[in-house]
Amino acid sequence: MKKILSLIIISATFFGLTIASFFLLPNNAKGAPITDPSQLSPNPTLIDFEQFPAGYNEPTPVPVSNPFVVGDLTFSISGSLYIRDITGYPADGTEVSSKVLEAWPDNVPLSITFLNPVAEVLLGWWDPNFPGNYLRAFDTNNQLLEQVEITDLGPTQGVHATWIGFKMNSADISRLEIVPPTTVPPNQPYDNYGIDNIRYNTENTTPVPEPSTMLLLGSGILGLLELRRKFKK
Ligand SMILES: [Ca+2]
Ligand SMILES: [Ca+2]
Repeated sequence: MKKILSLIIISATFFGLTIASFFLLPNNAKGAPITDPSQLSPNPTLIDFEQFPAGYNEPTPVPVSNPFVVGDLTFSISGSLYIRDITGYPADGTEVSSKVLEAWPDNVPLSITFLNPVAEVLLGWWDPNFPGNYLRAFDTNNQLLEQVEITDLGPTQGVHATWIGFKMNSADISRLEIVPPTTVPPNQPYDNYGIDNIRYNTENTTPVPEPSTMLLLGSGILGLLELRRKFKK
């Protein structure tokens, strides 16, 4: 009788854990923001814009095409896209280097569509200064998968850049949106941005168990051990 009772309790516990996991882990088990190249799986593809001539600050500015295709990536914007040489700015040689892709007007979002959906992507974001800079990831049905706001902000004048991206457990990301703030402090015209060193992998070969999943499993196992101990008494 005791054995049957313990079996019922154990089954109920597992059932409860499964149900709980559905409610407690709606999205974060699928993916998460990343902020460093070391979080990517090995050998990501790199897009660094170095093969293109600069056309932003040149005597006669020359935009690139819109949409702008580089390898498996298609960049598009409601304004224009420029290759900008940031040599001489303090952030040059950090997360961003030499040639970067720049939007015009400066506060217009740009979109990156992947020929094949990716599991991991990271990019260098030049000059995020104010709250409201977002990176958003969408699936092939254009449904929002993940979004992250940049909190690693720096002073204006191109001294600062940061890494931002996403790591999913499967190749779900079809498109990214780079979205600058719609409102900035009154004494500022806008929060300009540039992107560079885009790294991506179609597969995530180093999936990491979510901390919440580990906790759930851990507490479940502890609970079962406690039950066993009680029934042995
Ligand atoms: Ca570059
Ligand atoms: Ca800026």
